[in-house]
Amino acid sequence: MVDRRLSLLAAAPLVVAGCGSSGSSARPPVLSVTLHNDTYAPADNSVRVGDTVAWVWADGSVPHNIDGASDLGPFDSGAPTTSGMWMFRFKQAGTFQYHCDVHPTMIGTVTVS
Ligand SMILES: [Cu+2]
Repeated sequence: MVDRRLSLLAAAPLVVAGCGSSGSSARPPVLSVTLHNDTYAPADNSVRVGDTVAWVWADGSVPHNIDGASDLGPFDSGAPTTSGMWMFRFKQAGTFQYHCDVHPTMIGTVTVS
């Protein structure tokens, strides 16, 4: 009984993060990118080191995801989905391209300086 309660508590922060409701350590996103009509809009963005970008799904029943460069660590929203929001904080400078696993021509970049 106690073990089950502890595991539920441990899982709660992950659920909150997935919904975009950040904890005290995360800053609000500086911009949002909309996933719509098989595109990221806007596709090319520039932010500062430490900034957070939010991606917002708005393409009805068409699934998308954000699959980015592995050198950033987990710059990957996970399996394609049809709704929700995902945020990523860029901690290093560079130009980072990402794509949708379902739509190979769906490409975006974030330039961090
Ligand atoms: Cu897609």
